[in-house]
Amino acid sequence: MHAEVINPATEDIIATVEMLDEARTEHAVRRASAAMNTWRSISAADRARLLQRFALAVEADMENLAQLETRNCGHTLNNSRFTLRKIVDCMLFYAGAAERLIGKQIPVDGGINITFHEPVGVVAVIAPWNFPLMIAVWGMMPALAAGNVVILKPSELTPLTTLRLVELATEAGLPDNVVQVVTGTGPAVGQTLLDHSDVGKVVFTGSTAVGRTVMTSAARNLKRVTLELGGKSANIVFADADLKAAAEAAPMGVFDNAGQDCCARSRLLVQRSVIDEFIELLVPAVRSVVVGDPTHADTHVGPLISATHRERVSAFLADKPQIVVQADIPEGPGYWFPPTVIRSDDGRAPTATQEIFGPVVTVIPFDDDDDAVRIANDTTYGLAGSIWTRDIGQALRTARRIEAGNLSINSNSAVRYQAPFGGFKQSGIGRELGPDAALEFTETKSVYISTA
Ligand code: TXE
Repeated sequence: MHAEVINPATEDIIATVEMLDEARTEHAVRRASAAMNTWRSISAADRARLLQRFALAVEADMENLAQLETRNCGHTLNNSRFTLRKIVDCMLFYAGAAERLIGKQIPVDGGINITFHEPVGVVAVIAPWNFPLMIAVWGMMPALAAGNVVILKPSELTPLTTLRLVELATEAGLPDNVVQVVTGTGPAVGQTLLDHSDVGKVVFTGSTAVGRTVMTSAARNLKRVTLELGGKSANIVFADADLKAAAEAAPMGVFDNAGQDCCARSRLLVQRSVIDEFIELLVPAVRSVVVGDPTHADTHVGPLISATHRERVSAFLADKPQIVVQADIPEGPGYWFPPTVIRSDDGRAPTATQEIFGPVVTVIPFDDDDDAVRIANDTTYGLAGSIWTRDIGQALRTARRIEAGNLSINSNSAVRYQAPFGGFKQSGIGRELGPDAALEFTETKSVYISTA
């Protein structure tokens, strides 16, 4: 069976990709298990060198990958190029991690214990369609560095850059089947990976609903899981903040990648005493957002991923919320959706409580810091958020009280590959990225040596 891959900015079919069935997915797991012996027998220094070569192969192919990601996902080309640079940096960072899996020596009665970090085995990385290549790399690289083999399962909507990534792994000299890609649907390919007893760990990024299925399936054979799920992050603007800077940054804090970002700051909490002034600054900032052809240098926001997703996002506006401002969208083909600001004084509008995964933000007033924290935490999610204030004490006190894994102060961007990333509450389990990510793909083994 094959599936058509669509460019969401033009609605053109740009590729057809094979959809594997359960049996072919099982073969991939068998090949991965066999490759484990080869990968484990390579020294840490040589593994690091191979992973560096892999990173450099991606760097050499960066422009092609950026163009491909833009065609398949509708990211602006500016964004795809920026992301590709970060991907290469992230790959180089984790190439080095292969040589930094350092155990401990622990004095004990009668001798000494030493610890080793052993690979978990076969790791499946199940990725969504919003940032296909970046999310694949975040899971894959620390897993490989720790001596695991990896099977990548991209979304059926966005497999193209992941397919190219695996070709580059081979070109860079990684042994056969150390990195594989299995294209297909969640229920066929994804579920087979979840159910297979030879898969030791699953890294899943996607919806909270499927995240629950992943965890339930993994529980059957106690597979390790890392889950990166949804979000409904708050962007909190205190009255003493640089309101102009906060208002100018707020639109792209949620409209970037057409709002299809788990960290999108889709609730804009503004202190009541300055909310009118803030909205006056926000409106022109939203009107200046350019939606359109993602390959144009001036475009800020591309299309949504699919017609189905556009219907889902549109449904949030069906019950006529109070719209403050909307940006323009182009006419003609493409799954466009206008960046939209909504106001909800009680914070109860569906746009204020549910993950929309589109370019929609809801402005909600708050009275004081207790009120801001209460509203920010009044959600089952806990992924990201921002705090805008000139008072660093206020910023840090608030940051400590927000139930979320990734916060930024006077900025709307918190994710850096050098620092841990992940969610509180129903936004996920475990952490990706940061200095310790490779350890998440290991089992700690303790060996006692008698000195008697
Ligand atoms: O995600 P899914 P989709 C949210 C967002 C979006 C919605 C649906 O709200 O509108 O989820 O997006 C695979 N066993 N997020 O459909 O369904 C699937 O094939 C194993 C938020 O893309 O969760 C794909 O590869 N795998 C999120 C991946 O899981 C299964 C990012 C994600 O699919 C499976 C993306 C199964 N039973 C969407 N069913 C974020 N916050 O970052 C599906 N899959």
